[in-house]
Amino acid sequence: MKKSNIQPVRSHASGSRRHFLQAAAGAGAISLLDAIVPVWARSMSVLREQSGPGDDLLEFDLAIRAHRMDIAGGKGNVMSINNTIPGPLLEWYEGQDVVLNVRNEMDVDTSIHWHGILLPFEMDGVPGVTFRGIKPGTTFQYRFPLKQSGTYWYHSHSQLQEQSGVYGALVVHPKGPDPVVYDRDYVVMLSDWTFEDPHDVLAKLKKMGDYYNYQQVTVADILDEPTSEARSNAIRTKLAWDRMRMMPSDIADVGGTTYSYLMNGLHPAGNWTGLFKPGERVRLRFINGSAMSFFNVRIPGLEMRVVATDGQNVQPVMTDEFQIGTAETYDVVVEPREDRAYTVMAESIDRSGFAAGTLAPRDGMRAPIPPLRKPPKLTMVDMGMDHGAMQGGGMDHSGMNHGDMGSGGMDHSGMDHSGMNHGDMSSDGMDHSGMNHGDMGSGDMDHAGHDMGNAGPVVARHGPDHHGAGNAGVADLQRDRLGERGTGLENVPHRVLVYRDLKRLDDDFDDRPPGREIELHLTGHMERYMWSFDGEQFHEVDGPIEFNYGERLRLTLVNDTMMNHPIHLHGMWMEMENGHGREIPRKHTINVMPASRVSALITADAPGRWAFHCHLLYHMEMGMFRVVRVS
Ligand SMILES: [Cu+2]
Repeated sequence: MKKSNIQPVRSHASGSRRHFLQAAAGAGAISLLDAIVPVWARSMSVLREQSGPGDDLLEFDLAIRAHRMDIAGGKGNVMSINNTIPGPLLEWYEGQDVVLNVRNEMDVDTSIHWHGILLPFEMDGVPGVTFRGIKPGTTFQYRFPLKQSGTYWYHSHSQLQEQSGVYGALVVHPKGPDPVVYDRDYVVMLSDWTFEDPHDVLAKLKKMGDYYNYQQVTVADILDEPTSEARSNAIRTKLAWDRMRMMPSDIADVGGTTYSYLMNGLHPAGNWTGLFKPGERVRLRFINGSAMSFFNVRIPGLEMRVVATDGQNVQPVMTDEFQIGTAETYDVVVEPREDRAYTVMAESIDRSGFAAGTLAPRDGMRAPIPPLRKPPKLTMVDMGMDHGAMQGGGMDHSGMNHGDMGSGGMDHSGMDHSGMNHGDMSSDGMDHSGMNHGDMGSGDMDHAGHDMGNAGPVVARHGPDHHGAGNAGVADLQRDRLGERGTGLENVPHRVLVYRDLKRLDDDFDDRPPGREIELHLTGHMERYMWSFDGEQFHEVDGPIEFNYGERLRLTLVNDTMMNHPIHLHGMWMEMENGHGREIPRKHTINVMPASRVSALITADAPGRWAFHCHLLYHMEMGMFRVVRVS
């Protein structure tokens, strides 16, 4: 077996059947830390003896507690696992049985879900779906065999506890040789922390969906415009967006106004550090364990070889930056050759804040932190609008659905398009200045300078059923956006990973063609903060989505909204149809870009009831959740 040195990890003593998770002794740097973070997440190299895979059973004790603790430079009311945030790094071995005794020491119910792990559904840890939850003062024993390897994580699936700190990383080492070669191994867990009570955060969102979005266009922005013409254009644009009840900057529901972004439990000043010797190959296991945040990850000065996503090996891809959706994981290998520090930069998708740490040859070093880039804006592509449809004579507005704009009717005759200046809605580098919709209908539209950038092709249009009142602003055009860069990265001057780059490494593929297709629409109403599938919140649906045991099927996800939604299926892989035949990658969480259409092949080989939901915590809580039953 390959000797791993994820640093520092050892949560168990060799020879013992029971592996207590305890802090390593001798961590002399603790006093330097302003947060109580797990030993493994500190910059110290505390290598400890590893018990090999000789044990046929690994047993762990986890205790979930509510308490006050130092976090993100302050004192917060947290819920933690074994008194740390993130919880202990669990290291497992493919082929073994694991036993986890999870004790609830709080006065509310809790649970732990093993995200991405294939297991009997009773062990999946979703209250109300797979078990009753863990009552206060009781212990639930999870037990399951490990049939896979890779980078995963675990978290509470109860209420909003994930936001309070109930999450941790887990790594399953492969039974055979690891196809990924590396000298050092670090988990880099990204998360978001707020000192507010998560229930207050949700209450504010319900009152006003863009409560935390301070990047929306303000009067001051408008007054900043250089000319009076530009000012009146800006005002018209803002009015148009207001009428559509979306902000052009509405990229993230919750951002840096309340969040501190953490890397392995440390905010940027805490400077999580991974040590290396120049020339070593360093494996970084990025896990997005946030409640609501996407991150743009880069390490200035180092290129990254992407070797796995969602725990599954992929054919290596070189890149300079990737966007990681909530609950996704990416493993990369970097080879720092210089005797200097490198910043691991994880900028929130809306550029309202960042998590950052350091790769360095020695502790205490730091490289410059790159400034936050300009906040991105939603584009007409995100809205499901199509400039292409405007070409050649008359304007075609069928690309837009203004169903939510007035009384809810579809009356386009009352619409005033003069307020829309597409130039203001585009992202950097997209020049729409040649477009002035005020001229629409006069037949002299100037399309010069029009460039949709790298927008993927339109593959379908929305049908007449707009999924009722729970769905606002339906994107009419559905694009294949798997070849597109993540929101806001369209024009950065270096390589950016896209879903189309991902190909599985192994040859393990179910060659049966899908026997049927299930189409689900991702729907929502930002202003009322209602989120749903096919316009129905979870409490409104009358039964599960039925998969037939053993069948091969295609699940098609259509995002009717203007937001990214990271969609997670428990218990089974989604093989994302990104155009690579038998090499399509396995994912447990697929980010569905705004106004896009994505499909996945699924082999329904896991009987039971499984959760299926958006992994943005407050979206899930507000109804973007279903149960899949395999029988
Ligand atoms: Cu969502």
